[in-house]
Amino acid sequence: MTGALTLYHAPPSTCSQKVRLALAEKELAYQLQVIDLSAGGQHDPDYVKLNPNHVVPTLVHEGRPIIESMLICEYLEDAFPEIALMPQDAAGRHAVRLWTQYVDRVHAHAAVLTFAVGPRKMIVSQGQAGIEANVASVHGKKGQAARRIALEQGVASPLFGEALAAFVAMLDRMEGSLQSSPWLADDGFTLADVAALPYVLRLDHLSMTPLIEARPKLADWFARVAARPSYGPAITHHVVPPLVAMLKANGAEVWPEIGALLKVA
Ligand SMILES: N[C@@H](CCC(=O)N[C@@H](CS)C(=O)NCC(=O)O)C(=O)O
Repeated sequence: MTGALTLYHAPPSTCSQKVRLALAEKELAYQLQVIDLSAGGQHDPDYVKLNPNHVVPTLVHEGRPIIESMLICEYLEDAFPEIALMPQDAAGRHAVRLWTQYVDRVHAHAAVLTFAVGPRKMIVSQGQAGIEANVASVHGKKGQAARRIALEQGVASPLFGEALAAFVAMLDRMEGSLQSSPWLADDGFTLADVAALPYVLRLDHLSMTPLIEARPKLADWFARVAARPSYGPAITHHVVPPLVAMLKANGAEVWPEIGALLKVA
C-alpha cells in the first residue's frame, strides 16, 4: 500500500517534470492537481499552506506536504525503495547528489532562458499590461526583476547570456560524464538523470537542439531517456504538442541570434 499521493504541479514546469518522472519510474499511482502559474495559482493561500515558497511542485503523501523537487524525489526513494533510483553504495549515492545539487544551480537560470525565448512573443503581444501581469505572477522581487528583463530584452539581455552559458556548461559536463558510463552518475538510471532531463528537454523545446546534437553521448542519452516507459506518462502526456509547437517556433526565430552569442562566447 502506498497511501494517497497527490502531486500539485504545473504541466510544463521543469521541477514538476522531475517528480512525475520519479513517480512514473517507481510505477506509483497518484492524483494530480494543476497549479496555473500564469494565473498566480502558486499564491493561493490554500496552496501556500502546502508550499510556503509559492512554487510547484508539492507532493502530498498521506496528508503531509513534501516540497522541493529533488527532495521530493529523495523522499519517494526513501518511502518507496522497491524500484530504486539511487545506487546502493555511499559513493554512488554521493555521485547522484553531486549531480542533483549541480542541476539545482542550473535551475536558477531556467526561467530566464525560457521566458526570453518561448512565451515572450505571446506575452509581449499583449502590450505593457501583459508584461506587468506576467511579472506580477512571479514570487519575490528578484524573480520579478529577472522576468521583466527576460520579457523586455529577450535574448539580447546579459541575463540571457548568463543563463545560456550555465546551460551550455551543464551540457559539456554531461557529455564528459557520459564518456565513461551510460547514465550520468552510475551504470543504471538514477535521480541524476531525472534531475537533468527537464533542462535538456527545455533546450530542445526552445529549438536549441543543435546544442544537444553537437554532443553525441548527450544526444544518445537524451534519446535513451525518451525511450523509457516513464517518459510518455511523465512528460509527453503533459507537455502537449500545441505548447511545444509554440516554443519551438519562437525558439527557431531567435536561434540565429543565439547562435551568434555562442560564437562570441
Ligand atoms: N527549488 C524548487 C524550485 C521550484 C520552482 O522554481 N518552480 C517553478 C516552476 S519550475 C515555479 O513554481 N515558479 C513559479 C514562480 O516563480 O512564480 C524546487 O526544486 O521545487
